[in-house]
Amino acid sequence: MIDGKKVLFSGMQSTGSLTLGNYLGALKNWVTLSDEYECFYSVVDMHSITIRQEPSELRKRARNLLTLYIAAGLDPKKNCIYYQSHVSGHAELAWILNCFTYIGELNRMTQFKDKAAKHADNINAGLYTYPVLMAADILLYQADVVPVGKDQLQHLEITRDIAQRFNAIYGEVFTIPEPYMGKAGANIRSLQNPDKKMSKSDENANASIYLMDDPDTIIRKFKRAVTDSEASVRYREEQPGIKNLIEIYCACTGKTPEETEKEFDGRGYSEFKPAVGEAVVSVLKPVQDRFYELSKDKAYIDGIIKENAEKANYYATKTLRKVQKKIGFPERIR
Ligand code: ATP
Ligand code: LTN
Repeated sequence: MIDGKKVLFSGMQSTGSLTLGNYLGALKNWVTLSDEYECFYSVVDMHSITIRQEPSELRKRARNLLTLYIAAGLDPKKNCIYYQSHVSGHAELAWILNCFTYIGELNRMTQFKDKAAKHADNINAGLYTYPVLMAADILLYQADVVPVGKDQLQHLEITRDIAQRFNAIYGEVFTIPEPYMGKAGANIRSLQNPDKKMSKSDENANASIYLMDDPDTIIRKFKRAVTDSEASVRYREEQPGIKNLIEIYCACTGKTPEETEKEFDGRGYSEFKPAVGEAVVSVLKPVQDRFYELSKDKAYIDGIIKENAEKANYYATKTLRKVQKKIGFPERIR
């Protein structure tokens, strides 16, 4: 609890360009939660280097992502928006938690298996202990809730296990976090292969809608989206491509799948696909405009980076000192 409010933590990696999946599954929900909770939204650049990065590109992407958080509607005065690498407590707590995590647990992580298969030439120890750094992110701020997409639930589960294990030995040190899953848009699929989630690291640019795609590109990608030969707009497991498009349409318009089926009853995919595109454009356009506006104001963004890093450091250090004391590290002499 901070000032009588429950604490919320979430983050996104500054790798690749954000997709519609990231927006509907994460960012959009974050905005609605910022009144109810004391929120920490991190640009998790330390997680990003588990995959090889080009330094100038990483720096630029991290800044763009932080700016996008604000452009999407997060008020940086109310929400602590900061770079993970600016708070050394993340790395320090991660080391400690590594010593409370079993190899057998890490071996079960599906994201590790996926990423290891994708980057067979660089299966580094950081990629393997990625979930432990994530646990440190969350536990450092004593977060009560963590909004994540379905793909991150396993990481949240291991975070809870590590925290419970630690508390069982040392007493109630960590708050046990709960996942928070938004209803709509929690699981957006690739436009080219609905069996895969829409991901910013997909090599096929047509598979993902990027947050900064222009309207023509967005409409074109939807027109090319892989569907089926049934030609009816129905929300069914057997039509995963169309089901995905309906979910996107609903997340953007606030309509239900039933209403959407009715709206497009008797109309073919050639009408439905561009309509989904238009709905997406009307959601993304204001975010894009605000992003370009904010990007021009270097001093404003710099001020936010500095102020929020200090705030995050304050809370992180508080937890870290408590943990260090509990495990028996020598006291600091002032
Ligand atoms: P990468 O391809 O680099 O693994 P990603 O696109 O999966 O990246 P992350 O940085 O791992 O994105 O995720 C950021 C947030 O967006 C997480 O909360 C995650 O659950 C959510 N998210 C990512 N992809 C989707 C998706 N397709 N649908 C809904 N939510 C998603
Ligand atoms: N692993 C997450 C990003 C992430 C995160 C976190 C999310 C890192 N630390 C803490 C929630 C809480 C991802 O790939 N989406």
